[in-house]
Amino acid sequence: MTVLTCSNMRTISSPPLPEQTNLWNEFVRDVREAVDSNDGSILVKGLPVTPEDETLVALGRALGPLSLAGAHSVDKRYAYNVEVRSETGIPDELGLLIYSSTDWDFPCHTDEYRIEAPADLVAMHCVRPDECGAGRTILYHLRDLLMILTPPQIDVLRRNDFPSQFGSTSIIWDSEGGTCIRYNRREVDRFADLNSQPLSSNQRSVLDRLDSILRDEAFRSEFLLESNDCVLLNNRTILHGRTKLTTGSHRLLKRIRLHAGPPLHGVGGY
Ligand SMILES: O=C(O)CCC(=O)C(=O)O
Ligand SMILES: [Fe+2]
Repeated sequence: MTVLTCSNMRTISSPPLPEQTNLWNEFVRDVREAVDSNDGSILVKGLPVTPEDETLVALGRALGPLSLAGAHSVDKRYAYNVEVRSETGIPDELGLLIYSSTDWDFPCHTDEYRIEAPADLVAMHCVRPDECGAGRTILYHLRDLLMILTPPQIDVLRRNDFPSQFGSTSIIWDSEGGTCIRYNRREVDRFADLNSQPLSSNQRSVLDRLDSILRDEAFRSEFLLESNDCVLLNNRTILHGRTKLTTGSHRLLKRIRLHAGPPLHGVGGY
């Protein structure tokens, strides 16, 4: 197993198999340490892809309790298939388009914005990359956002008055473990409609500014996931997205989400 830092991203190559108990436990510790550090992410190269996702699920289970709720209802398994499902994508149970089922670019977001206690760890394991090398993974660190946003903009995002499925929420907040973010612009707008809780013009302009920062290539890291690559992220400090796929792409990722035990820290809490 090699641990190295390449293009700003901590990487582990040739991880052990779960049967190699001592090496596996050391690997799990390294992964946990990386996602709970200032890096907030790690790329594991050469994690075997198997038909039942055993290795990914074993890694997830070693990091915290995996629940089926982490997978979308169309796939009652621990690992959810992220793939293009039709030309215009498919809707979820609320009728909201599942963006990952389209070949469109997917702006930076955190997963599970809409629910009260989002998973703090997200892993995406690449089974098959896009055939033309499209669909680059984008990561954006909350630490960089906090440096670019102005204090009054951050104050707006800290207010507990953004719409979600469970009521109002803050987008940025401080916990005992540091500063955290939850954000998905499409879901904010969707629940503003569904809850009849329109955004104020001030909120809208701060979110527009946030979106334009997230689109700026200066601070984000971008890389292509190859077969058997698995990226693991702290969903409280790292926003993720992907660039557009080739039309009709056969790219396939397996995604798991979980509540790490103990919970991951926010910025400044490591
Ligand atoms: O397709 C990707 O690379 C990202 C998918 C994603 O962010 C998601 O399913 O939440
Ligand atoms: Fe996501």
